[in-house]
Amino acid sequence: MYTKKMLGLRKQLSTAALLLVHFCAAAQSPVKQIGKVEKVNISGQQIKISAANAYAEITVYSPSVIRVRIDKQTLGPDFSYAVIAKPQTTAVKTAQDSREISISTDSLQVRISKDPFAIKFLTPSGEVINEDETGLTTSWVGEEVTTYKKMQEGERFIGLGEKTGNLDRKGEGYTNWNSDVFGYAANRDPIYSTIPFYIGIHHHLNYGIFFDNTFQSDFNFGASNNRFSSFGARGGEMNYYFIYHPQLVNIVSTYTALTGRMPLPPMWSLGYQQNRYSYYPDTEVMRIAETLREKRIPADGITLDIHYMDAYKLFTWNKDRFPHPKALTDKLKEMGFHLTVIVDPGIKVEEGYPAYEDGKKADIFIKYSDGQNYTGQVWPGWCHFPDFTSAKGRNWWKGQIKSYIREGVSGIWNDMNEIATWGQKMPSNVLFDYEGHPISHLQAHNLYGLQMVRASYEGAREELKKRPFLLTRAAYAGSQRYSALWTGDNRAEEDHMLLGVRLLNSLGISGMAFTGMDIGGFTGNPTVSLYTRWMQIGAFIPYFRNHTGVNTKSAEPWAFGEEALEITRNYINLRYRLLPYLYSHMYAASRTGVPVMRTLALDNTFDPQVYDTRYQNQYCFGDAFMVAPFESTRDFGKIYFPEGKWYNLYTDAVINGHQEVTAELGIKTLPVFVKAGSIIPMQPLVQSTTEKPADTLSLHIYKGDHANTFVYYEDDGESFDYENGNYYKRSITYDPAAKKITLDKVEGSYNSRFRHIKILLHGFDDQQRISVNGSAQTLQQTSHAFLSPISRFDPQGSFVPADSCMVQQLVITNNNQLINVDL
Ligand code: NBV
Repeated sequence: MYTKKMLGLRKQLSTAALLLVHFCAAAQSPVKQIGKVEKVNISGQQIKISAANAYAEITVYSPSVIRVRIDKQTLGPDFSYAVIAKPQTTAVKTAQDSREISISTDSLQVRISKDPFAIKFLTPSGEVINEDETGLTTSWVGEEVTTYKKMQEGERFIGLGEKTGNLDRKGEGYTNWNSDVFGYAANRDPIYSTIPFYIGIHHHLNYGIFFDNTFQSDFNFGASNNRFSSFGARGGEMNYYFIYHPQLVNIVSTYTALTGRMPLPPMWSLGYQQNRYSYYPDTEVMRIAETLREKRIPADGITLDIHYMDAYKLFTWNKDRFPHPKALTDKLKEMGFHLTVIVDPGIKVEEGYPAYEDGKKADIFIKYSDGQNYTGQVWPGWCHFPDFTSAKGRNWWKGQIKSYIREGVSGIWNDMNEIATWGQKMPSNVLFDYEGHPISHLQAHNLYGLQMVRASYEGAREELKKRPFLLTRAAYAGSQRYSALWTGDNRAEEDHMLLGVRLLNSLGISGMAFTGMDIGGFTGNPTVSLYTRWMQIGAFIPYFRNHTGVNTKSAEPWAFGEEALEITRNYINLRYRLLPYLYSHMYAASRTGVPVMRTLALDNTFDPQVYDTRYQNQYCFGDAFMVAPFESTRDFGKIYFPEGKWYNLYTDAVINGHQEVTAELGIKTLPVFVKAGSIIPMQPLVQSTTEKPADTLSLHIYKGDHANTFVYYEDDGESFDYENGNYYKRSITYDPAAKKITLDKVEGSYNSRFRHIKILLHGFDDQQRISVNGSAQTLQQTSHAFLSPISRFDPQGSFVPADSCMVQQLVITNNNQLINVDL
């Protein structure tokens, strides 16, 4: 018997239960997981998997590269502007049981668990390199797709391209959305470019992940969580390449085999470049060029910023400021200078302006979904923007770029290509052709810079028929195939100088080997000491350009007083003498992807000290030099010496590795050290790379304990003839155990500029004789200085001699045959 009250309660309860059932049926988790594997198809090197909520393809791309693609239902067309390598035929072993599918190569194993779907990468001997976080794996929130990886004990993360912050990115999160960030703060993210490639390091293992998705992407390396690292994007597929090698350097090399390597740059682009926003008119450009020569400051490049144009209209010259561009470039060339001009993508909407009329007729601008050209505001006013994701758009642009080359311009500097527009909010519904398969701005944004420099490079190369120089601000993975990159509008501040070093180091391990920053700072005015230190560092970075903003003070080397000029000139001189070394390294980078400017983590990956924030700015410049950059305000600094034995560049004092040393710092010299065993080719001083140096190549060899080889490379520095064998290449080996220096037989048909080779032995104090191809020779002992004395440092007014080292030296004839030197 129910009472009336009980009946009422029962009714209320059943209504609540009904509501609950209803609610549960309607509610779906906003997070969609892949779920359980339902169907597996293994065919050759590929595994196709249908899971409860997604479809996946796992492909062995090469023995050390696995590609993973996952989407909610089926996969879209397979297209990438970044990846140029095709999968290699690879021997694999596959197996499957009710719980797991496995596929392995000689280099790694992949295991895919079936319930739920989760991937694990292991070494051939079974150590876990990287694994999905099994609770989270890959999932979607709306269109946003993310893969979660278990955070391994002690895991570090480096790379990800142009990202602020520390060398070790553990605990940080980053976003990729190319942004115009004038005077950015030293911790700003994102900045200008997107390279979704990073390297994970733990337990003496390291791996690389390249997430090839151009939508806005997010990387989490343990920011606000201690469970996972993750990478994801606001749209598109989960599409990543997993790379494993025991050595980090091979990961960089493999990543650049996937996305391409920089073309060998023209030699002049490795010389010093003078810049400001802006040098005009032409007489001012000539004044700068003449002053550089008068003051004997070696230099190769001058750059024109936006004021060379008529009212900022692209592909025009301001006739008052630059009435005869070709006469100017001719005159500059006679003096050994190459001219680079800036280009922005915005084409002013103005009746009668040829580029606008022509672009409109050719129909090459990006459009709204209703077909109307997108109009955004930038320097010239309201503009349309070329669509570089269509062959039609690129060809149109190439034609325009050629007009600069015909005026004698040698370099194209691509700015504002994020795309930057006033308001910084380009609408999402703008469409891009994407080779005939239109995509929205959301997917195209991060690609714009890459495709712009592609078109600029191709146009310049076709017309110049020699190697052009290209520079870009925005980029996506793969931009290294066309252009050098600089880090945009930094500030004239001490921490920006050091941040710049880290940005370039990170870019280097992310495939961009040719990089630079505004030396001296773009916004604000550097102090004398900051300018001096920055220029010293500039001599040891790939692209050495001094640049400053529109309202700042003059920033040429002579603008900071006599003392700064002498120090600065000393380092520019050193840079020019080092060009054979640098050029050989740039050649190596163009072949292997291994950058000349490299974080210490490249060779000392498992040494925790190199990630210490006190030492993280130290870097190597090629395999011989270690640079320890410090704020110019410091009197003392701690330097970490990694494994090996090191020589002080200026004095030859020897420092053993695996120790921290407190060094006295002065503005006269930048702390630079040479690794024992190094081989460094140098040339006599020239004022520009177009000047023929005197005919003796100096070969500095530093006594060490381990054999070392340097691949020396030389060619005409400007043409593509090297592609047909017109180069001079030889391996130079120093083998302390065999007591030998060997210069291998020369490869290639180019005749070296140097008829003699001077061998300079550092640290071989007891050595009095050597034999060259069996004939005994007496060494000459002499003192050698890498820098000139600075005149005004002595309070008494006399010259202070520069630091110097004692070397044993001998000049031999440079022939193309094998040269054997017995020590
Ligand atoms: O073209 C002017 C500047 C240029 O000097 C700078 O290097 C770029 O990063 N450009 C940005 C346009 C905006 C400057 C405020």
